[in-house]
Amino acid sequence: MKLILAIVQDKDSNRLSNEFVDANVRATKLSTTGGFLKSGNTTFIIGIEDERINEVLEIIKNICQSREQFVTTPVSLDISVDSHMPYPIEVQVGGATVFVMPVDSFHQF
Ligand code: 2BA
Repeated sequence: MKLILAIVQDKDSNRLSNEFVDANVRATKLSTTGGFLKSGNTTFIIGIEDERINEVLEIIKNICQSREQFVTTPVSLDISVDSHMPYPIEVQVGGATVFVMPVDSFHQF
């Protein structure tokens, strides 16, 4: 068995959880926050048999789109440095960031 941690954009999370239900993939959804953009994203925890890893990765790949997002640079309040106006920079976010980890044991009580 493996543990998949998949960080996806909120916009894709409902479709992804519906796909998981249809494919009989058990998953837990967490509301998370990206460390860089500091905006909401969704992390799925999925415990899955080794032989179904590729199936799950395919579902994630098909649903999760990559999107451009703008982030505004912070305004400096330090008057000793040259002040600059905040300006938007564009970053590309996702499709999905996925970690696949081994599971030592799995129990349901
Ligand atoms: P955030 O940390 O909010 O990052 C959003 C996007 O900003 C990233 O998209 C990337 O394009 C850009 N970015 C992140 N850190 C950057 C930096 N130091 N300099 C310049 N640009 C930067 P993704 O790479 O697709 O990541 C989407 C989300 O997945 C991330 O949201 C974070 O929540 C998670 N993530 C990505 N890589 C991770 C990792 N190695 N470990 C844990 N979480 C990760």
